[in-house]
Amino acid sequence: EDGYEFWLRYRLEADTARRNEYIQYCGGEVVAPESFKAGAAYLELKRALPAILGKAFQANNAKAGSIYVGGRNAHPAIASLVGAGELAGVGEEGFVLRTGAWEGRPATIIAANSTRGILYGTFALLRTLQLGGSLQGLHVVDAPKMRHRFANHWDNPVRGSIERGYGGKSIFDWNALPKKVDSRLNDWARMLASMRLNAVVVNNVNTAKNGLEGWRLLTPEFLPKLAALAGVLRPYGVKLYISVNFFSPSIVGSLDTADPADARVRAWWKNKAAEIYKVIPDFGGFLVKADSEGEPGPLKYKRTHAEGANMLAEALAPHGGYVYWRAFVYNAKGDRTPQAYNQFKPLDGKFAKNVFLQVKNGPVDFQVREPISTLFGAMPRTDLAVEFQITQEYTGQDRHVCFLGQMWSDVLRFPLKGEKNDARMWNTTDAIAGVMNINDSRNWTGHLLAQANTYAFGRLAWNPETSPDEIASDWVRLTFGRDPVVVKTIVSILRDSWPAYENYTSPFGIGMLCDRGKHIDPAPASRGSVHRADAKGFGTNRTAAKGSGYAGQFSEPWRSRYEKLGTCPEELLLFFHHVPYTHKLKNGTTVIQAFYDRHNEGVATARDFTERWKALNKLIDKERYEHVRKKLSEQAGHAEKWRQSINDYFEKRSGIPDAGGGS
Ligand code: BDP
Repeated sequence: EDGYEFWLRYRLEADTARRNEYIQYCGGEVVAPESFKAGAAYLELKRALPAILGKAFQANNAKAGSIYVGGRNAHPAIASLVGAGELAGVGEEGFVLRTGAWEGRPATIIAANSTRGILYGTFALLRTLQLGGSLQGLHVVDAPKMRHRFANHWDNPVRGSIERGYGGKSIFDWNALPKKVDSRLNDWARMLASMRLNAVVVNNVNTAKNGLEGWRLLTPEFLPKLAALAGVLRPYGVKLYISVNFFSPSIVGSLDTADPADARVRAWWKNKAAEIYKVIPDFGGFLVKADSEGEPGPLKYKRTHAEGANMLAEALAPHGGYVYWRAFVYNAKGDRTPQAYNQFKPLDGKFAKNVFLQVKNGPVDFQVREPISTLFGAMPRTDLAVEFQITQEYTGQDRHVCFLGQMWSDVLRFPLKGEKNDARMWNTTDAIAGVMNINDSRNWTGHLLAQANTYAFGRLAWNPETSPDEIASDWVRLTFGRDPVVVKTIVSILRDSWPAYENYTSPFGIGMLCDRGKHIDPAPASRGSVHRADAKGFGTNRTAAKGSGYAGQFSEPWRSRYEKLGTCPEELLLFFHHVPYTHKLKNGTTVIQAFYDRHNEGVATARDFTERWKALNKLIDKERYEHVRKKLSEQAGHAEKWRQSINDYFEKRSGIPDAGGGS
């Protein structure tokens, strides 16, 4: 057990009664159109069913029930058990998964309107079996809430390194492609499909910064390599996208400009798009980081972001491709939080139809806690994509367990117009992207428990209303088995891990107190512009009245709530306000004492994780037990380092000692 299989571990169902039930319902034939039998879903069934059903399972077992797969026309069993309206209702990617009786025998139906829907229905059936769920009366009708569901890899093609990658190098061996396609890539594609992701960007958004060479993916040398990757992804219903450099016409091509208003530049992109679609007919499109952190963009030519994006959109449109244009744009001089809104809000309605504006969940940069980006809800005439970071750049990397399911759920379910209104943040987007934490380490993520984040992202992308606790519990049962002590212990660690990390690093929304390079160690002294600590108080004033104005960009009720100290949620107090150290919180404690307390509490919880884990000795395999044990013990030590550094620093700045005196 080394974690390589992800949550796709197919093990014998230990409960004999349950196993017999499975054989009754789906131990027989797979009745499906020939095209299905050549596809990925069939392969997955062939891999999983014998493993879960065991020896008693025989294909074509005369007494066992069959699995019927396809649309309503594929087989009378499907037409009889699935209503036309029901199937139409699940759209292009959804599915109906149900059991019933056909010709006097139990039967399982996987019905959908597309190959992708069938694939998702198949993975849904397998998940039910892996979790030991009953097949009696099973009737799932499911469809995605978001149309475009992306994995964004930040891998650097030439160097094999990963921007903010931890635990290993890139899984893409561009030198070996297209001749040699590592079998690992097929498992990667399976994993993406099992999460029901339907699109992937394979390279870093930084394509030229500091000598990076991601821009090369547009050169003729790389097109066959991309085509090979698309070939791996295609059977799994995943579209290939790449990040491109806005100056490609002059870096890849030989023009002396990249001005979107120049006819030669437009022609260059059109030709390039045609060249790509010739070898990859179902190519997805481009992700672009422009005029941001050294990546070039249209502003150099005094053109807007919309003009830049639309030029690329025009080149891709005839082929059905999309542009994802990132809104992570800021000028390092002032407070960055209001800047994206100021730049992009005036462009609402100016983007071409096949452009999505890709917005990070918050205005800073994937912090452990931030308010949501004010662009959500503010761009009604623009398609938005929300970008989360699965790789834990600011949340412990591959050294700390920090399960982000709850944070993402809070963002997606954020009531934009207040709790009494049904509008949720996710209603404003039809696309979602997660910056991947996948690398070439044997367990894919470095820290095995970080796979829970990969998994949670997929579940929430499909349905943002899914409960994070349910996701955590499913992930644990799929990954470690169903022993109740195992499930309870690991779920409790996952659930407490985000609050713990927030406590010992950055409570009350104070923000980035980490070092400027790797973003893993505490470095409060170098972050004066973040915490704004002086002799009297700390926190950043982002009010409309007296601060940088971020609060003022929200619509009501949030604008007023964040603006006023008395109504600002305490978890974001220091994000929006500069307060005296002695400011009293609702429970009567001073904010500085509460700040120390939370660091102390965070460390205590991190230490407790190592204790909780001990209960699993012998309940799970040694290899994974030891791996996580070591990680948790390192985490406890590092949490202590954070506590000491931060509390010491603020004791000195404020002159107020920690009365709780953490140990
Ligand atoms: C920050 C990372 C940086 C990325 C940048 C981005 O520190 O490595 O390139 O965001 O999203 O989180 O473009």
